[in-house]
Amino acid sequence: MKKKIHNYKEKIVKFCKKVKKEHLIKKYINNNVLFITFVLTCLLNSTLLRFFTMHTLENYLAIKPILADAVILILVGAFGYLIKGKNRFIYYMIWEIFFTAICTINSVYYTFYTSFASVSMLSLTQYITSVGDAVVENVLQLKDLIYIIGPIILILVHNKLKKQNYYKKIELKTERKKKTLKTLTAAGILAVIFTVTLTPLDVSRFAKQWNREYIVMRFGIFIYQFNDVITSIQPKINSLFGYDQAMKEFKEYYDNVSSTPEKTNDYTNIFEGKNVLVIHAESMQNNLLNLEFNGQAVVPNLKRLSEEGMYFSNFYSQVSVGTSSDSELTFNTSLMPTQSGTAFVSYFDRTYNAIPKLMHEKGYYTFSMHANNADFWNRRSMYEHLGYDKFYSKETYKVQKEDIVGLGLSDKEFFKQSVEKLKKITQKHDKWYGVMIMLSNHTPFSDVEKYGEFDVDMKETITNEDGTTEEISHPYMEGRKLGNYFKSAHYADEALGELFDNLDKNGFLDNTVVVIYGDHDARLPRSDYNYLYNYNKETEKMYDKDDANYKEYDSYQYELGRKVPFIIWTKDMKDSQLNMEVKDVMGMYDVMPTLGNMFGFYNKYQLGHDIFNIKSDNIVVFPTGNWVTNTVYYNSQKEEYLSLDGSAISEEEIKKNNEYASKLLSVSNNVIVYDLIQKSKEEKQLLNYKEDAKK
Ligand code: GP9
Ligand code: MN
Repeated sequence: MKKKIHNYKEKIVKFCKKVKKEHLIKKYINNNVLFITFVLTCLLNSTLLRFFTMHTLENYLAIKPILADAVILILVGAFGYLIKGKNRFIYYMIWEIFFTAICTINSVYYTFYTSFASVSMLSLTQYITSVGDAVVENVLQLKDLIYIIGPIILILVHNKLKKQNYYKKIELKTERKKKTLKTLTAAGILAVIFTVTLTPLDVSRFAKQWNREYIVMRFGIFIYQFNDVITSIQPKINSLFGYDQAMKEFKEYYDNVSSTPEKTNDYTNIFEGKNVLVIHAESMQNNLLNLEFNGQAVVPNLKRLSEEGMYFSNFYSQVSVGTSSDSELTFNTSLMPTQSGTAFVSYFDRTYNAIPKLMHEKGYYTFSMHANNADFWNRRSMYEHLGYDKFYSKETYKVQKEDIVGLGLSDKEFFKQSVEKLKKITQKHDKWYGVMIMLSNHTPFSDVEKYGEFDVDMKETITNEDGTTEEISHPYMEGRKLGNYFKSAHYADEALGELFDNLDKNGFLDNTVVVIYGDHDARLPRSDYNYLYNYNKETEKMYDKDDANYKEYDSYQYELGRKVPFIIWTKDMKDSQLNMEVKDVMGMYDVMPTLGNMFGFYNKYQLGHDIFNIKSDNIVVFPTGNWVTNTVYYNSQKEEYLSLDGSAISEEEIKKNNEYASKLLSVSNNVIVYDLIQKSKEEKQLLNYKEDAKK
C-alpha cells in the first residue's frame, strides 16, 4: 500500500516537472483559447450574478458554486472540440448567449423579487406581465446589462483567432475526439470533488428546490436553473397518468357529500362577521403549556390564553416534508400534504377551496404577514391560489441587524410592526381575516443569548453546616437542545404576550377572534426528553433504567408528545360557556370545518370534520399512514398499536381505520396532483352547457 502511494507521489512530481519544463500550461492555453474564453467568461458572469444579488464577499467568492458552474461549463465546452472550423465558435457563442441570458434574467428577477427565477412561474401569464414590467423598470440598471461582457469578449477573441488562422489549423478528427474525452474527464473529476463536499442538508434542499438562494450558493446558477426546470415539469408529468382512476375515486368519495353544511350545532355562526387573527406559532408544542422551571411557566401567556379560551388539548399537526407550508395547507384547505414534493412548491397552481378565499368571498380583506423572504416555501405564489388579498412579507418590514433572532426578524419586532400595519388595514377595511406567522422559535434554537433570561435548571435551597442557607442550581437542561428550545419558546411566548397587550391597547381585541396553532413539533431528540423526565439532582445524572423512579419516554410517548396547541380565543370568552377544554382528538384538517361552522363558510372537499359534530368518533390521519383516535395510536410502518385507555382493539377496527386512512390520503393527493376541484367544476359547467343547449 505504502509503495503504491509512493509511486503515485513520484508520478505526480514527475508530471509537475514535465509541465514546468515543457511549458505545458502555456501550450495548453495557446491551443485552447476559445474553450478557455468560453468557460472563463461564463464563470465570470455567474460570479457577477452572485455578487450583484447576494452582495457579501463570502457569497461571491464561495468555492462551491464556482466549482459547480465550472463542471457544467467544462462539460458543455468539451463537446465544442468535436466541431471543426468556425462552427466551433458558433457552438460556443450559442451556449455563451444561453448562459448570459440565464444570468441576465435572474439578475432582473432578483431585483424585483429578491429571489432567483423559476420556470414554473414564468410559464404563467400573470407572472409574465409582472416580470415584463420588472424588465422595463430595471432595463436601465447597469448591473443587469453587465453580463453582455461575456459574449463581447468571446467575439473579440474569435476575431483575433480568425486573424491568426486558428480555425484553419484546427485538430484532426482523432485529435478532436481525444480532446473531448480528456476535457470530459476533467469535468468528471471536478464533479466528483464537488459531490463529496455536499452535506445532507445541501442534498435535501436541492431536492425541495424552494430555498433558491441556498441552492444557487451551493450548486451555482446553472445547476439551479436545470433543477428548477426538472422540478417544474415533474408535477405536470405526475398528473399525466392515472387521471381517470383518480377522478373515479374522487367522485365516489364526494358523491354523497352535500354542497352545503348538513349539520348545525351550538357553535354554528357564533362568530359570523367578526374579524379573525390567526397566529401560526412556529414549532410550538403542547407539552410546553404545563411545563415549569422553578415555578416559572415556560409559556405563561399561551397557558393563560388556553385557560381563558377554547382550548383543544389533544390536537395534532399533520405535516410531511413541507413542515410550515404543509401546516398552512392543511389548516387552510382541510387537505393533506402531497405524497411526493410539497403542495406549496410543486402544486401551487391548483384550485384550492381555502379559508382566505372563502372569507374573501364573504367580504373580508384577507392577508398574511410573515417577515421572511416571500419565496420561502413559495408562499408568494401559493398565497394567490389560497385567496389572500395581500402578503406582507419581509420586503414590507424594517429588518435591522439588532432585531434579528434566529432565522430573521424577531417575533417581538415582527408583532410590533405588524400591529402598525393592522392600524392601516383597519382604516380601509371593516372586516378582515389576517394571519401572522412567527419565526423566532425555529430550529436549531441556538440564538440563546437573544432569548433573554430563562433558567432551565433546578434551584435548591440548602442549609450549610453553620446554619446559613444558600440557593444552588443544578443546570441540568442548560446547553441541551431541548433546554435551548424552552428558552426559545419562552421568548416567543413573551412576544405573544406583548402582541396581545398591543392589540388590546389599540382596541383590536374587541371584535376579533384570535386563533392560535402550533404549526408542528420541534423535532427534538428523544434522549433529551428522557433526561428531562429522569434527572436525579442528588447524583446530577439520570436515574438508572432499573431504578423505580425511571420513566422511559418511549417512541409512542414521543409520537403522542408531538401534539401542538390549538386555541380559539376572544377577549370576553373567559366568563362564558365557550371557555372550555376540548379533549377529543383533533387534527389540523379539522380546523377548517370547525371554524367554517363558527364563521359561516363551507368547503365540500374538506377531509376533516367539525370537532363539535364528530366529537369522540374522530380519527386523525398522518401523512405516513399512522393514525390516532381517542383510544388508539396506530403505527403503520411497524403495524402495531398502542391502546391509550388500556382497552383492547379489534383487528377489524384496525383494518377499517387503515382503509379509511389510505383512502383519505389517496383522495387528498389526487385532488391536489390532478387538480380535481377545478376539473370537476369544469365537468359540471360542460354538463350544464350541454343541457342548456338541449333545451
Ligand atoms: C419559514 C418558516 C419556517 O418562513 O415558516 O418554515 P419551516 O422550516 O418550519 O418549514
Ligand atoms: Mn414551521
